[in-house]
Amino acid sequence: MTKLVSIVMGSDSDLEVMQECADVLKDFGVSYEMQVMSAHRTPDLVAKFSANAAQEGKKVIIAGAGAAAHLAGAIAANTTLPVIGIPLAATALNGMDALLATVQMPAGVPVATVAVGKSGAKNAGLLAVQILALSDAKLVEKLAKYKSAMAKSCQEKNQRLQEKIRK
Ligand code: RP5
Repeated sequence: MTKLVSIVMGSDSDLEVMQECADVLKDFGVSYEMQVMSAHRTPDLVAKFSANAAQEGKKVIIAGAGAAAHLAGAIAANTTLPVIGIPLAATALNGMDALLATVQMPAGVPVATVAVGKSGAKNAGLLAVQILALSDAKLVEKLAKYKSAMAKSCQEKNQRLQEKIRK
């Protein structure tokens, strides 16, 4: 059966960061697939994948790449599906190269670009869940629970801080 979210990355060296994204989807019970493909090393494969993704039933594509990161943009060029781009720190420029390459898309070809690295990968997973939640009430409920757990954890941190500074 077709997975709702497709996670693609430029190399297997990106996997450690991209796993954050997969973990979020798993926690929310959203089906996903993961693949390595490269805008530069396998351009034909990327074009074919993106051109077929919508009719295969995929709903969101998440693409992470480092260096001159053209993967998300190359996919967005060939699909009407929402594409989320994760810039990765893979070179001496620490992700600044990938950030600019991913975020600076020309008008007409959007890539929803998240932060560089693990925070971005996690947020990409959450953003995909939020997109799917537009037509899935159960996901809306899970997102609400996620947000209240996060708020609770933040309040607990504040409480611990107050106890510490009172001593
Ligand atoms: C990018 O080049 C990949 O996304 C990766 O972040 C970076 C380095 O790739 P490898 O040389 O480790 O395969 O295309």
